[in-house]
Amino acid sequence: MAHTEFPVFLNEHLRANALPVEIGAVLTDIVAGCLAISKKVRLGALAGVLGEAGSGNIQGEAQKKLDVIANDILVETLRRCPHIAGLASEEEDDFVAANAAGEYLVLFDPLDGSSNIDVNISVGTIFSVLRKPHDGAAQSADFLQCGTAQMAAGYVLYGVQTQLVLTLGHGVFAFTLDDQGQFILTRSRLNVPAAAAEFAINMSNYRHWEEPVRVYIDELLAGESGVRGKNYNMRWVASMVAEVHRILMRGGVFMYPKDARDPSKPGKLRLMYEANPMSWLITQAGGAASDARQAILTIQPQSLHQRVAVILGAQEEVTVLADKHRAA
Ligand code: AHM
Ligand code: MG
Repeated sequence: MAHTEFPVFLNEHLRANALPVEIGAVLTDIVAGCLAISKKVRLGALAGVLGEAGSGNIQGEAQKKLDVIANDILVETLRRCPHIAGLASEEEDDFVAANAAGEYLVLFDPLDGSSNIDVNISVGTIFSVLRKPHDGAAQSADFLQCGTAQMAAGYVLYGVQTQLVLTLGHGVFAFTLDDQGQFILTRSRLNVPAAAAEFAINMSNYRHWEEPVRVYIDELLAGESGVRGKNYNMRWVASMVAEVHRILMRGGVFMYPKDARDPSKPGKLRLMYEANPMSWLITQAGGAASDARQAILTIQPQSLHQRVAVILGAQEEVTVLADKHRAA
């Protein structure tokens, strides 16, 4: 059952936000690309899309076939949009120039959580839209804008249901894909409660974390008898889209902290494709997002594929962990 008497379609929601038509067209094309990806994800082996691609991306990660397919779909769909000047993708070495007259830049992780593709667990596409800061052809430096400058951000979760979660800077809205291929508004103004009793972290990295993170997690695990005085549940899907979606639906905190496995990688997640759009969604829903030292949205990006530590979700938890880093 829809949450209103009359279904609200995505295009009606965009119109109701009095968006410039250009950004409406950009979002419509992003969603069209995600629908095409969704069809491939749904068919899996039947579409021959499972397994390794046999290639690696610039960040040295092995690509799945579906990483490459999803990236190609988005690049091909979006570079035709007259309002997009350039694209940046987790799977591309450098930015991709589109239409010099376009007013916007689109950044995306085409298939987040790709270790889950072959085992039929939720994956998603994450996107972020920035305004091109000058006239003429896009340049690499144009993409290096703080998260606070985002014009739109969201994700499509290819899960039990396919859902689009979107912010345009006035709250967070969730849409569910119907059987006619339309996204219908199903949740409005999502809210992340300030307190949490559920955390998400890859515990297998415990020995690699910095001391404040180990202490914080020890306190959560101690439950009622520890300093936090309550029991915590834990989840780890290994798809950031699914973890953020759970937090937007029922609260909690998600962490991919800095660790000592590889000194060249301060955190696993990427600032421009994952951390910024997800941080904007979470803060628009009343939560917090930090790299443990500063608000993620205020980090000045230095490079397109920059990695960052990520702690996001319930305000109280993000504050407790940030305080421990400050005190260390
Ligand atoms: P990906 O974009 O290559 O899929 O990597 C990002 C994913 C996130 O979705 C998830 O939070 C994390 O990597 C899982 O990492 P791990 O393999 O350590 O569990
Ligand atoms: Mg990713």
